[in-house]
Amino acid sequence: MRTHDRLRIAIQKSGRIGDPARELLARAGFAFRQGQDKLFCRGESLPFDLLLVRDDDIPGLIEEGSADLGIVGLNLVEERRMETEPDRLRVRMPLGFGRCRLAIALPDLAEWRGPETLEGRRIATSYPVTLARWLQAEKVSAEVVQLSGSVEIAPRLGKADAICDLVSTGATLAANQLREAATVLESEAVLVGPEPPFTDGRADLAALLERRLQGALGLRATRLLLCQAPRDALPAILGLLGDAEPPTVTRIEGRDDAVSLQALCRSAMTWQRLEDIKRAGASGLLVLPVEQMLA
Ligand code: PRT
Ligand code: ZN
Repeated sequence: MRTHDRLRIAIQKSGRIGDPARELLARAGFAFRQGQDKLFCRGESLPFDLLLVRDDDIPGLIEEGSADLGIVGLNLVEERRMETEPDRLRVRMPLGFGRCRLAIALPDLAEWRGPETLEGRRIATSYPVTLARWLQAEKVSAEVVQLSGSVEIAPRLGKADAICDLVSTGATLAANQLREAATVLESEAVLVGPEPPFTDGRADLAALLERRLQGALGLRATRLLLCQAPRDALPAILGLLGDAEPPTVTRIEGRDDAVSLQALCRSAMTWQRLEDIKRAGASGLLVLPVEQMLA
């Protein structure tokens, strides 16, 4: 039995979820020392360790207790959750990267009249449980052909009439003369843990991790905006800063008609937005990244 004074987080060794997950953990202030076997990394200053594995193994490792928490695509969590009764996994927090969708796609020339088009057809997928649930909800009876990879070539090989696979840009579908017809599941990386959640010392550690991750995710787009503006332009400018914390407005020495403004903006500060703020009367606009924040 492991003690409960450290938390073990399973993440993908490398790939679309693992690389950004390590980056996020680093931004949240976690540092790890890689072990000899390249499978286990010990937390340097905080009681959090990493287990580096194939993403497909993460839900199972959490269910069996070999890992406490995991960072993995919702697609894999859902596939596993639908398979096991009762639910043994809990999605604790969406992480905003690794976005994709599990989608039905058909050969370019095939007709699509909605889900009923799939009645009696063969659909190739690596997500048989999620697909079967969707078909059931759509009241369609079709044959699910389970493949572990290269799903997109199944129609050309005559193994299936349609596919159900992950799509992000759509380039893979296009390269295989397939077109997207329906979305089965929207996915992104999530922090996942066991169901029911911890009641021992790990509950506090998990809460600490979540607070740190929230902080790091929140800071990603956060910018500090500094500018000057005529006092009477203030209402128009504040109207453009709906995502900002209540801004600080200070007077400028020797000028009664103008103020200096400082605002912490939570969403992307695009050029378009900056131009709108300038047009509303602001001048000397400065946008600064925010490195750390302690509310
Ligand atoms: O070795 P391991 O098993 O850990 O790696 P893996 O090959 O399974 O993982 P990886 O890194 O490819 O994917 C891990 C996770 O990334 C998935 O479970 C999803 O949660 C997420 N993700 C996000 C994606 C995609 N986007 C994605 N586009 N996973 C796979 N794809 C594939 C898709 O299967 C298709 O082949 O990319 C192709 C389509 O991409 P587009 O951009 O051409 O549409
Ligand atoms: Zn995988």
